[in-house]
Amino acid sequence: MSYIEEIVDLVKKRNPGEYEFHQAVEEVLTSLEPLLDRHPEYWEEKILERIVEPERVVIFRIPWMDDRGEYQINRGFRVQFNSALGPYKGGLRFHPTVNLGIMKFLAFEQVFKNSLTTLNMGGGKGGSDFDPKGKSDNEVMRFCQSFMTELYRHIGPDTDVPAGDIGVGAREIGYLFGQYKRIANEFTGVLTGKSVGWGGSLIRPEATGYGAVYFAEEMLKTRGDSIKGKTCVVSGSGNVAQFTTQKLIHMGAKPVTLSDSNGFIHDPDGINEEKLAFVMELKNIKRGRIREYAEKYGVPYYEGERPWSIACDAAFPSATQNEIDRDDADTLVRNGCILVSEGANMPTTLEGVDVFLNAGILYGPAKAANAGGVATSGLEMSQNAMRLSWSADDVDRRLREIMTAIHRACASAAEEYGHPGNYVMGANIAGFKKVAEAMLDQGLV
Ligand code: NDP
Ligand code: 2IT
Repeated sequence: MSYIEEIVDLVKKRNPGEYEFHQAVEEVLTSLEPLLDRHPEYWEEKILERIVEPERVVIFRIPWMDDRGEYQINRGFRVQFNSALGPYKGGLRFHPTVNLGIMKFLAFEQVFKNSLTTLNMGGGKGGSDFDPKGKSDNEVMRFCQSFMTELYRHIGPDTDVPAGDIGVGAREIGYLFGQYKRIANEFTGVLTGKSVGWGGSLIRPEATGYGAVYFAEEMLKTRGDSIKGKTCVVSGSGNVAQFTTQKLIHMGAKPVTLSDSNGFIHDPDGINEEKLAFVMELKNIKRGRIREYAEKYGVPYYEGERPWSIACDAAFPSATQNEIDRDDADTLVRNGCILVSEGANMPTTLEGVDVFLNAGILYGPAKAANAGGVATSGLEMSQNAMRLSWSADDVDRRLREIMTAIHRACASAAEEYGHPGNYVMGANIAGFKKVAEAMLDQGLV
């Protein structure tokens, strides 16, 4: 057994049942062999053993009362994985599937993603198994207040700065911020993704989706190609899917699908600005189902299916983890897909990733392709610290520069370590190296 296999094995044994965490660790560590060959100090000083262990995990009870006056109890998490590069930074997810393994996979990914952003942020993630679906605004508010009543003692603008993720958008960030401010008696940049009227950054809502398309464009440039005119399949219909779709439209591509956990719609004419506005209202305000798009525009809706069977040039998975398995990846490649840019975190299984790499398509893994969201959160933190706000053009320009820099870092690491064009190797090596060097500098941490 190789050293890396031993560590992966150890992680599986020490963290039983945390399958998503095992998968994320395996994906990162198996990329690192050529790096470790050149840096014996990493294994001599047990960097791998240290880096797979979160610095701190907090698990807490969230009692709240529903509209009928009934007691409800949820579980809250904050995984503070690594602070070598800066304060812990990463989103909060509210979804019934949330458990410790999912929180740890997301926090672990976040460490290397944040390292790639060129900014100084450590990695963390949190959330709850609370299901916001079907809850009233008042219920969501009471839940958020109870969640923050415990979380506030673990976070701070120089300690840990949460943001949104699945089920946590502007509404939830508002309620969470309000409660933090009451308890701490401080108006400070303790959360990102705030509304622009009270400390949020322009372009933060757009940033993850826009960034995923910018990353796609950078990958295509290496083959003298561009996203213009490409038929694109998008999954999800939340924050990341909406702004991926918007940027695709702006750049002259043709997005043809959107989905939610019930099914997907296929609009062969392409989703345009007007139809996207309908989706935004449907999802962000009415909180309805994507099926209603099919009813309104008379296009097919596929109940219980994902959109990967639709022929496309490019795919933008933007819903959730493991939404593309080996068969889906095979289908995409067989139907002519030449690019995958991951807006969601770990949307492709390890077997699916192998299919993309073996086919030699442009495959942008999540920690690189969706880093624009957290990068713009980093820009929000800078603006908060300076107590000023940058214009939308300014933030968008910085976002684009950051995505270009991330692409360059991944491409050159892949090249330098003998796997040109392999963005998985590139992202993992470049992301890991910066964290490992910081840990070495900081002594036994
Ligand atoms: P939202 O809550 O806004 O939207 C999530 C979308 O994905 C919804 O359409 C939802 O459908 C669908 N979805 C969620 N869970 C599942 C599931 N188990 N099966 C099928 N569909 C599902 O979240 P975001 O758009 O913010 O997040 C989407 C992905 O992007 C996640 O993987 C997240 O971690 C990642 N990400 C988000 C960033 C951000 O800035 N927001 C940054 C980087 C990555 P339904 O409404 O039916 O639940
Ligand atoms: O997965 C992610 O990078 C996010 N959900 C965004 C995190 C952030 O702090 O903006």
